[in-house]
Amino acid sequence: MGRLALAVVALIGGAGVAGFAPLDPVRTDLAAIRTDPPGGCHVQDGRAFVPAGSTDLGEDGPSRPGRSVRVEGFWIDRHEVTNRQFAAFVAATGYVTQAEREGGSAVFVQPEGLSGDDAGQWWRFVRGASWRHPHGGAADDLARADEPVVHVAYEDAAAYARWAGGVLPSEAQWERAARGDQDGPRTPSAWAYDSKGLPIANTWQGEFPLSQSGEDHFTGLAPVGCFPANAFGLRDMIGNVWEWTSSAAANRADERLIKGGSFLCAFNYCANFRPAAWQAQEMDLGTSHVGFRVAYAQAA
Ligand SMILES: [Ca+2]
Repeated sequence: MGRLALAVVALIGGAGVAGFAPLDPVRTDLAAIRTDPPGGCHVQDGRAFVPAGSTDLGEDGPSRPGRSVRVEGFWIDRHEVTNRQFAAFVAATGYVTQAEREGGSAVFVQPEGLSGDDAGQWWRFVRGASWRHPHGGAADDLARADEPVVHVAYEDAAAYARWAGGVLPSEAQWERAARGDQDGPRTPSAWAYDSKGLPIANTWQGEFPLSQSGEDHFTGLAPVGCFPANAFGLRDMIGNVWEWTSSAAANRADERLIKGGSFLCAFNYCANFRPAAWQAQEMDLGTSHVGFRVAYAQAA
């Protein structure tokens, strides 16, 4: 979403409830989730090693070969940083996110009808929305422990990474990690669907933004670890939430690249469920579909 679109949604305003309820407890039940996917969800904290190698940065298939970039070996979180992990950071440091300081954040709201394709129709600046209350602060709107933290601006993600002893991955590191052992071109759908067409990532099935089938068992965020790990042992590199990287967008000093697509990516919109894709995101803009994970120089 561009700055103009955000300005539009800021003008629209939100329907959220101002103020913040205490975090305690981070909700741990998953009752609101429709069903777990076959095999269930397994949250395994910790880091996985990404061996040194080259990645074809920006590889879009045979017609658009990428730029080969060498990446040294590094470690990276097995899954997106969860609310449980972010809560531990906040408890230890007293950190207050940008969305909390500003009193709201951008939330995706599924529209009932559309006029044109203006993203302002499905993004709202919702007062009270923050990582603690992803939809805007209603009493039952508490962050779920095993879901990825969202409504984090770049500085929030970077602060967590420093606390955790790491950094946000570069675009090349992230892309190398996401590709796993797949070093050749693949169709975009091969990253989010298996050979039978069944979902292997949390994306949007249906016509975005008006309808979705939830074929992947989720119509919004999923707990981390519900979809298969890639060859490096990493989950949800594709889908669930976009992930901040430390790489700047060309000629845009106030933006950083986000990678991997989110639960809002469909074939008719975004379609960025592939390692090569990226979007430039304003550093001071947290939303309900952008999170992050941390890269490290050491195993622990
Ligand atoms: Ca992701």
